[in-house]
Amino acid sequence: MDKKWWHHLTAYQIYTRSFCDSNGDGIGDFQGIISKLDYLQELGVGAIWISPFNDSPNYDNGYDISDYYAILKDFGTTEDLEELVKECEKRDIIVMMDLVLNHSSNEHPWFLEAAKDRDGKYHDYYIWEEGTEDQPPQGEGAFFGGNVWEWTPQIQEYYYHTFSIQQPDLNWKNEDMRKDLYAMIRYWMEKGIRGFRLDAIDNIVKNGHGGNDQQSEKIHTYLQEMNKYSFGLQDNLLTVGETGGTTLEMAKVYSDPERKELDMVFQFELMGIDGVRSGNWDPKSYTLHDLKKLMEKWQVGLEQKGWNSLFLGNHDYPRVLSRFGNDTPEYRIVSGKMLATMIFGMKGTPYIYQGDEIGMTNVIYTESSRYQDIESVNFRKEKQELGWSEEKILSYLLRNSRDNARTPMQWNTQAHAGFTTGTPWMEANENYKEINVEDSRKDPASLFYYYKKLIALRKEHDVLIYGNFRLLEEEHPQVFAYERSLDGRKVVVVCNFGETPAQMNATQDLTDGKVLIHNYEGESVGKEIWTLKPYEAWMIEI
Ligand code: ISL
Ligand code: CA
Repeated sequence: MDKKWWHHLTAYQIYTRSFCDSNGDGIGDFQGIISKLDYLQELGVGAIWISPFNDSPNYDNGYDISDYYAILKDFGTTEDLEELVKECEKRDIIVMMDLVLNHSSNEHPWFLEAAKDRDGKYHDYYIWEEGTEDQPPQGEGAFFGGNVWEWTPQIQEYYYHTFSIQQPDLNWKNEDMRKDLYAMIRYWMEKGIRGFRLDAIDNIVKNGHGGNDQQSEKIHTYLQEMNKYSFGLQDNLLTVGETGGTTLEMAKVYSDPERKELDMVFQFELMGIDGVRSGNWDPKSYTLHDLKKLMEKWQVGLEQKGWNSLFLGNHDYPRVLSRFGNDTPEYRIVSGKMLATMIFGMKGTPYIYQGDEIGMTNVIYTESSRYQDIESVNFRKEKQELGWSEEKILSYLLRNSRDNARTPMQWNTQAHAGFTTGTPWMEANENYKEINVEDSRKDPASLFYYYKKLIALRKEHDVLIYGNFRLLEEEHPQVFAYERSLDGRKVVVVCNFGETPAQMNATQDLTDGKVLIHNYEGESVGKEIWTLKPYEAWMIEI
């Protein structure tokens, strides 16, 4: 496998609006990020992926862009961004921009033109279908409620939107549109942006019925073209595609370096394992065995070609700890460490979502009216119309809402968790007095220092980066164990996913092993490792 400069790097995702507010208007901003760069440097991350920062009416918090060249005023100015890039460079951190290329805002000038005039240049920048007002074209449900087709009385046509009605999909069949996007990407490359996360990129090719065509070859043609006219012009960039519908076979193609499409993709099989935000949002049961087999499939599947992105959550999913760990005071830290060990021992690029490194948890609301995310708001309205009880709606939102991940970053015990001196756009989670950065940094046994150590380990140990993956204890109902091996060096990772002790079958002699990291006190390896305490995790080099 060809080595790349970014292989040892850990990325950190910043949801700017909720990260740090520098001027007291209640909204996180670039100067806020700059003020926390020393913190991120101490953690050891090599990249920050920042959520969309272009001008936007914010129906979907910036994922609806109305000007691809302007900076959202809430976040700052172009000068602030340039300063952010420079300050990051000083600390060996690259800035990754979130590019939303599947759709724009319905307030983007292209769309305003397109929706006015069937014969104008910009009409074809979007996707239209004939119909009558009471007879929409055949179409599936849109991601954030309703149908994918929306009526435009002015020109008596329907436009297509994968997500909300405020997010009309761009027509990738139009070459001028594509070239305009590539020019825009080059503009940001010149501003020093070194990485790009491509939002919903596998949605750009449609199947003609209001769905996405996951089979089409076209997507690869477009990605290669984009690479040729933008990313590929520089050899020090990092690209990651958000591909909600990708299979392993497709991910191999996307991330095959020889094909020059993307460096890696986010795949969502794990995110769908419990039914959160998929289908009708009903809970789906799964076993640890299912989870292990899924991870194994991707680890082994991308061993020769391609590259994995490793993540357990992001701004679209509930908090990692509340979802896969145990967020009660007794087990919060230890289970958070266990989950981090599990993911950082794997092959691929880890992404930490802001706040996960201090163990932030889901937010507990007692009224469904508290939710702000467009998806949650639309869900609530739709279910109210269907006659669901408040109690039932609330229970679904508590489990699925994206707002869980979007409460302000908890910096300290001051008002609003130190996120703002003003009125926050969204209240901090009430538990900020127990869970915050300041306390984490005072405590050598905190989750923060554990993450710091894991990030450092990946810089030191090639076996963690390039080693082959082998699942151990496959049938164990409670333990996830695996081995990484490279040129005679081995690392064994053992994680107890349960709240009760677990007994393993001693398949390997680890007594001479060196403990790389362990989430309980005591660093010696002996027979006792085969009896795991609740949520115990080991990473041992042999
Ligand atoms: O399809 C999914 C999983 O199979 C979803 O997670 C999907 O990838 C996701 O909803 C798309 O998300 C991205 O684009 C949206 C935006 O609201 C999200 O915040 C962003 O991450 C529309 O731009
Ligand atoms: Ca602000």
